[in-house]
Amino acid sequence: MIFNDFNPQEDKILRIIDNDGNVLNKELLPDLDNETLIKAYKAMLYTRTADQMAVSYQRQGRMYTFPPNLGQEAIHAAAGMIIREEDWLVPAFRELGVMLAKGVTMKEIFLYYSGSEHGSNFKQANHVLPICVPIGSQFLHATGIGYSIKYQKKDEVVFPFIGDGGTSEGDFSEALNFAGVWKVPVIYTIQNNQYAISVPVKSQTNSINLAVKAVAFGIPGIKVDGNDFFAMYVAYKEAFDYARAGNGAVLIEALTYRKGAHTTSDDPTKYRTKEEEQEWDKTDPLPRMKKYLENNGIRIEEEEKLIEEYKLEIDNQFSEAENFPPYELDDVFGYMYTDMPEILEKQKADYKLFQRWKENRK
Ligand SMILES: Cc1ncc(C[n+]2csc(CCOP(=O)(O)OP(=O)(O)O)c2C)c(N)n1
Ligand SMILES: [Mg+2]
Repeated sequence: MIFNDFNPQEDKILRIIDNDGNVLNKELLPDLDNETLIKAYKAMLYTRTADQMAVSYQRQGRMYTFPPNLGQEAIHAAAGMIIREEDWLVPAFRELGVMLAKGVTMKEIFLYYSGSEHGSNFKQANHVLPICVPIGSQFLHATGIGYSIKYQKKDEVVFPFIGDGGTSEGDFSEALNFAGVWKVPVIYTIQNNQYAISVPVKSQTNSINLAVKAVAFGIPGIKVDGNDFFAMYVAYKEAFDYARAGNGAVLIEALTYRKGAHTTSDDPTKYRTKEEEQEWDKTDPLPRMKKYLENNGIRIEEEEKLIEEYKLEIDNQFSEAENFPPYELDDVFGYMYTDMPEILEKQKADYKLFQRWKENRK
């Protein structure tokens, strides 16, 4: 078992290729055909293109906010290849590539970050929870879903995500504690991008790493190079087989680097150095995988043209989101309960009064 070979208590890290795409660990290299490898690379390329376009729309004042995924695409592509239609994605807010793999559309993502409730109503994606901004709370939801899967004896696996900062929340420990007790089929991923807004990970914990926290909950934990697609794929594959076979939960720490800002309202030059950014640039998951492909004679045909096609398609989706009718007041209040409680009825009535007052003021 790979979890035994990479003991987080010894701060071991699972890594399969180096920054130049050379294979470090031949026995662990997954047996994937060329077509699958190209598909994985293209998934990362699409995510990166969509992500950069989202930042650009926000900068043009056409969307409220956006949390960039730049640099974290290998984690998403690997999870996206393992997660099945019936499995559950429980995201935080920086999992764009996994959401796309599950069938969420860029139009829905754009609607969400334009403040529309319709951005959480995924039309084609099965078993995807809405984007979750209250840090850590999604881990509790994931444990609950895992418990229900086990109770109903279903063949489904849950994929929740959290950031390094999120591991300091009580919800993180509560969720993992019961994951251990109940042996739920859940693969918990920490995307350790080394910052929680401006707070570096060394201010979050005195633990040797984040994966080691699994030991206290009695579940396997593994630290993985999150910028190495192959390492992430192997970790997910093993965790998936383990969870699906009824053994219980797994904690994966994916060590990565948030190359962009926290969100479009943040300025990382205030709290990190150019030198640090340049050092981590060398580990960027896209060129790294591309070098592997080139080393092995696998070519991505006409990449520039491909990016142009992606941009056109993404821009069409943005236009659709931009021209989407504004959502109704009912949508704001209507989704939570079958029968609206009195307190929400009152809030809704108050808001209607406020709207009328605003109209009259014009
Ligand atoms: C409960 C809660 N507290 C504070 C915030 C404000 N907040 C939003 S993102 C963030 C940092 C999250 O960092 P991390 O968990 O490392 O995820 P990352 O943004 O790096 O992906 C904070 C403190 C929040 N959304 N929810
Ligand atoms: Mg973080």
